[in-house]
Amino acid sequence: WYFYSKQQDETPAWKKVNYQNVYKDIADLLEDENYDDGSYGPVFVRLAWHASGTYDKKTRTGGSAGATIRHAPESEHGANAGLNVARRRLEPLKQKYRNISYGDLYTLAGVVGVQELGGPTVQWRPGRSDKQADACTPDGRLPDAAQGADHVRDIFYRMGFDDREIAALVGAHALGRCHTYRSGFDGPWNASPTVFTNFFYTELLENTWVPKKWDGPKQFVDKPTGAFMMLPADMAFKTDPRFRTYIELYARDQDTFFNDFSAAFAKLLELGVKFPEDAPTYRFKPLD
Ligand code: ZEM
Repeated sequence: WYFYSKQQDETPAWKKVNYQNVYKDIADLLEDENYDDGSYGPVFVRLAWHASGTYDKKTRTGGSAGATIRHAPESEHGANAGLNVARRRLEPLKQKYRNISYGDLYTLAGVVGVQELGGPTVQWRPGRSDKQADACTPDGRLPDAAQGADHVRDIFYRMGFDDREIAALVGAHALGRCHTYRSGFDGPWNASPTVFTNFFYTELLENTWVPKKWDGPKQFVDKPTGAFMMLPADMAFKTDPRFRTYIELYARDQDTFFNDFSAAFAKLLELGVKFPEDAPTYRFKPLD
């Protein structure tokens, strides 16, 4: 049996996956006219972010490496409400590509979401290995939308980001919307929630934002139409002078936003991950 076991395939699982094919298959899952604004892209981006944004640089815990977001209690944390929808949508690909880890699948889905909705290309590496429920992070590591700049800084500094990177990352709020049945908040940030743009910044600066009159949690709506929204935490980027510098920069310079977002998002998806030394870096071409 000794000689027999020596002949077993020793190729690590992550090397047996064709990630270009996975990219294509995730892209094929994006469109669905009956879901939200017609695309799963925004919720895939949010899944990748919440899978990664639990990282704590001091204790070196959390992050996307273990994909603990799929286990209770982390899956049940209030901040993760609704992300089961994204995980369920991706599950057939985990079955199809048995050797892909959930951590790689969820982060790659975030890359696909950004790129296929017209955003910048984002570098990505495979090789995360999944962990069990005992590695779940405690509740409270993701930002609370009801709070302001101090809280936002506490949360993102803990991950290892600076003000410029934080301001770039929050530009993802060009995508998607808030759902009352998930977060309690309501509405999209702009008129094209399935296109990756710098509109988070332009809308934030150009509109007059007033508190929404409703029974729900405090949020803001644009004054003329009431069609678009901002979270209290979003508003902090306009009122905080150091954040505001970058908001103004990204509002007037979409290329700089795309470059900064691409770098910060790639960094986010790699927080706390120990990649195999021979893991290649991919920069996937967006599909036509
Ligand atoms: Zn979000 N985000 N986020 N975010 N986010 C929501 C939706 C989306 C905050 C937040 O509380 C919320 C980042 C940062 C921060 C996306 C991406 C990224 C929602 C609405 C809330 C409440 C959820 C719902 O009801 O479905 C706060 C406080 C943040 C920090 C200040 C970062 C960083 C992101 C990625 C890089 C995306 C794409 C959505 C839209 C999801 C969807 O389903 O449409």
